[in-house]
Amino acid sequence: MFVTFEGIEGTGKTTQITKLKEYFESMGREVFLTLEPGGSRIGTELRKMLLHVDSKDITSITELFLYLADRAQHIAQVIKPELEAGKVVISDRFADSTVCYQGYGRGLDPKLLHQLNEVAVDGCWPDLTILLDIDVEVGLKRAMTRNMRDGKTQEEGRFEQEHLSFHSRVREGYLTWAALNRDRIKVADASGTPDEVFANIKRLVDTKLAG
Ligand code: Z5A
Repeated sequence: MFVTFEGIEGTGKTTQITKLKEYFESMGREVFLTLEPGGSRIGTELRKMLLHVDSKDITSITELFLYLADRAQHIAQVIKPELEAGKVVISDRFADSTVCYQGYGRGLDPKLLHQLNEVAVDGCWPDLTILLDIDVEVGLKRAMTRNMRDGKTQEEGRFEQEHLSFHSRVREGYLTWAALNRDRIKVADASGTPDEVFANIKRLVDTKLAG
């Protein structure tokens, strides 16, 4: 099973992925956690370029192709082999991030981005995508609190410097895209406590496993 998590910054993806891993393991399943950008060896280099504050002169098209390159490498060298080894693969962000950030956020055509994603994912679409949805200001505040607590440096802060309006377009884009892909993308309210949010996710996963 291939599961991806999506959402704006600070929705709690990392927190919930840890809980879902434990849930699958309690069922005796082996789980492989990964992320985008940066899930492969080459992707680690691309991540530095994509997220560093010094990359603020990157063009939207360059950014797009770097995310697609990261994904193509991630699929071929990491995700497909781990799925073929029988593991549950959970990725923190995947193809929908490109549609929502580079498409709805930056203004590139979401349909074209979906076609480019088709090339990058090479037939390997997630079985289930959980979209964690939260008010933009609440999400950004959570991310800022986490950064201060963990002493996160500015090295990965390029998206945090975007205006609130950018993050709002991304959030609305995610909800639109989820409505267009109802079979795969399930929306979970991320505003409750971590345990409350996970209870919703568990329901969505159980429904998928039963179906
Ligand atoms: N991007 C793109 O543009 N195009 C693409 O194709 C792809 C990505 C793949 C990657 O950032 C950036 O790349 C991303 C989109 C872009 N930028 N943005 N924005 P990243 O990987 O560095 O970061 P992120 O994916 O945005 O995640 P995040 O900020 O690390 O947040 P999170 O994983 O969703 O949340 P968290 O770390 O689990 O929680 C954040 C804090 O909130 C933390 O202190 C938690 O303890 C706390 N938290 C978590 N849950 C709760 C609840 N329920 N209540 C209260 N507090 C909570």
